[in-house]
Amino acid sequence: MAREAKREIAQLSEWDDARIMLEKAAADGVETAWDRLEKQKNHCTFCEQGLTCQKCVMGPCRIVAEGAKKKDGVCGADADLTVARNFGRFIAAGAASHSDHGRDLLEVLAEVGAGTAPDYEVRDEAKLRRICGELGLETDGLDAPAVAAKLADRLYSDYGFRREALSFCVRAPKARLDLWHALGVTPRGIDREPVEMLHRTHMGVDCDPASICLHAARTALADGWGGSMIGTELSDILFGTPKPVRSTANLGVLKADQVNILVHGHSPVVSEMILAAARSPEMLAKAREAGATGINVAGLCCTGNELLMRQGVPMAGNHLMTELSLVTGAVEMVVADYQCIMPSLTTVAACYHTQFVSTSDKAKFPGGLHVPFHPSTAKKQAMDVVGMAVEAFTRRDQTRVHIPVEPVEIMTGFSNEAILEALGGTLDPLLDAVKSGAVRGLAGIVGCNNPKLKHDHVHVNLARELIKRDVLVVVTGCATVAMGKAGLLMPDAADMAGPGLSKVCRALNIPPVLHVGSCVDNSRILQLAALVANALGVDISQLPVVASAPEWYAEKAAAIGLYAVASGIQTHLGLPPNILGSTVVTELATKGMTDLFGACFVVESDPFKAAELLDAHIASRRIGLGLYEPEPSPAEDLFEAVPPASGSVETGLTA
Ligand code: MSK
Repeated sequence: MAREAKREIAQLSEWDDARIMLEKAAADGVETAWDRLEKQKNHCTFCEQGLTCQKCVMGPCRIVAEGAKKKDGVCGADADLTVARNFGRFIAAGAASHSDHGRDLLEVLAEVGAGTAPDYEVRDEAKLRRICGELGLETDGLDAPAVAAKLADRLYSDYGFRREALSFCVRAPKARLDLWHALGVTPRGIDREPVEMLHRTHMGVDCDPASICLHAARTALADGWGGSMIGTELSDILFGTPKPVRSTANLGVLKADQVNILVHGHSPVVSEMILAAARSPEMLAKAREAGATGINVAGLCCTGNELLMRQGVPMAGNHLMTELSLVTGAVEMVVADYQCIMPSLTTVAACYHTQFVSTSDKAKFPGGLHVPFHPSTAKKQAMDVVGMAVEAFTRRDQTRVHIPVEPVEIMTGFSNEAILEALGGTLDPLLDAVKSGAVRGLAGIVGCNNPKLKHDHVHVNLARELIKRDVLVVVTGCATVAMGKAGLLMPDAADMAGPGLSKVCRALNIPPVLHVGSCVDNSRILQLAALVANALGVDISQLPVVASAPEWYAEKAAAIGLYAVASGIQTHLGLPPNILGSTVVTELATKGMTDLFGACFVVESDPFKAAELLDAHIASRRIGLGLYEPEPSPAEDLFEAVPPASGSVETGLTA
């Protein structure tokens, strides 16, 4: 097979900051993900199609699906079974990652309840009590720590093996719950479903590809309505529920005259402490002594999203910008927790004066400094780490510093509670806008970057196309920085939206693309979809709601996509998972799941074609609900004024 052609730097990213840093990386002798992708080409076609099996030592086996050269594994597993087993384990790994992240928040909540984590507190007590009420937990007469302990105890049981359905399933529409029950996919235990997947896919257990795929859906649902939802809700309780706030994004957020600390990973448990330490008078004085004018904390990936949403901390970049941020030569320290942290970062850091610090005992990085964070001593550890960053500033070589662009402004902080507040306290204006066609539908654009695709190209063009069609976009994860750089996270991006959406955005002073959080915060989208479905008295699959992971790469992103589909949301992927070697699994993913869940996957790497496919799905759902498909400029006066809170739709999002 001919080798795939090497792309020029201009073809690698949508953005100047990335392209300029790619040039500098080449000059500085720094290898990046794009360089390594080139070295990996062409990829093994067996692996790409999911047709390799390494689950026992009778192999490894390479499977040929059919024809004269048909070849099964040594155990007899054919292409369909092999692909299903591989896909099932892929999903289990993604679900486990989100869910273990959620568990870390749960452990902090439990320690707050027990009084053993003095550096943490309940910052949103109203939400704590509201969620307890939602789950049927009595809290009268209990103080906040006692309520925290009670909620932690309840949610710990969701991780176990003794429940018939996870606690937050109460949020799903009844029709969806009935469907899950009928299909045997109601998520029971957050840890149980991935463990069962590992068992099922051991040699000689589940040999039915469709059965494995159904359990993959159950495993993903345990993530979306379990581990991820717990991660989101407990982060809000512990660190505050996000409200709209302005910030900035791109590599221009780094400051030439300050100590720059980048927080990277996913958990706010560490990054919130680093931020607090960086803002302390003691550390600011130390920075001034070292010759800096201050300490600048900026975010990468999803721990950045957590700080951005709640604290307005600027975002330096998304997944493919992590290496390039260090190439600026202006970063004193990367403080990492876990997930999506390229192992290469310690090597890139060593090319400059950058100190790489890992903080989780489950994520150690040879070549970096490991400082284990524990809830009982987090503040002291954060002060020590920030102190080291200040010392690193004295070693910075200013002649190697290049901060390539000016930052762009963004608006963030749209938790469901904040969206409801922007709507005047009730979902009614949103429902009316959907009914009239001013907002034709809702699209969640989520997920990562993948160097196989032009960086951020699919993200931003898909979003532009959807808002033009009056589809309100909500965004999470690494898609966020892409939207911000494209100017889509500011209210004046309403100029780029269709007439109906534009009018709604202007009336509410919101952007047409709303940032709702990190990877785990896709659970906010599930909750919002469920609220709208419940308010309309329909199932989620009947709504004009779609999802997309345009540039995904991670197991976690596949789990997100699958729980979206199993929740009834048609989901676009910019690249296929490694399933194309099986007709059964591919047909199930792209067609058959519609019969089961009312939604399936759509794969398309061209953002313009993807927008058409998602638009067609939205139109079909609008017609199915008997909703108006608008002429230009619908519902002229709908959003002249936001109505006062009436509480006419029960959302459960207010105390
Ligand atoms: S960090 S999973 S690259 S969104 Fe959540 Fe970004 Fe994807 Fe990681």
